[in-house]
Amino acid sequence: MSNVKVGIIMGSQSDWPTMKLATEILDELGVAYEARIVSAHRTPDRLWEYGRTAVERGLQVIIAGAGGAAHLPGMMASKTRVPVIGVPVQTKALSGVDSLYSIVQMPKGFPVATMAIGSAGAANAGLLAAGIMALTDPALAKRLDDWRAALSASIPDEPSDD
Ligand code: RP5
Repeated sequence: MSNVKVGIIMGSQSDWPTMKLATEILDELGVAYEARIVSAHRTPDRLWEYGRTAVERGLQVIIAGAGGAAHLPGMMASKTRVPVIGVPVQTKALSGVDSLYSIVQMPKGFPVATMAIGSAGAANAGLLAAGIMALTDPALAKRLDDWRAALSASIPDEPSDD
């Protein structure tokens, strides 16, 4: 079993600029992860194998990003009990509403924790994964508390014209 507990998967290379934002948060917080291209439609066998081995490989959270007919997060949730955080990638044709609807409306029994569309959703997926990991890692919990406090402290009391 490796010490990588967070898996980040995405349907296409074209999702990487968005999904990279989740990795940047995890880098900042010192959380180890792996990143893979796993497509529900183009590499279904890879999807199945990733889901089949997720528990035995020690993964504790999977962040799954996809756009358009975004079936990857839901299919992964159907294959493993490892919690899946879904990121709807913004699309050109429908602005990511297609991705959001594809990910969020899971049938009872197979949940996907669905984030916002696009960059905020990807960053928040990293933060949510870190929060889950922090439940059993006090040093990470401290780093996450400090990260959150720094963000709050950076918000000015008043608006300015600058
Ligand atoms: C989805 O189709 C991927 O997640 C991606 O967001 C979208 C478009 O993929 P490409 O045609 O850019 O490879 O499977």
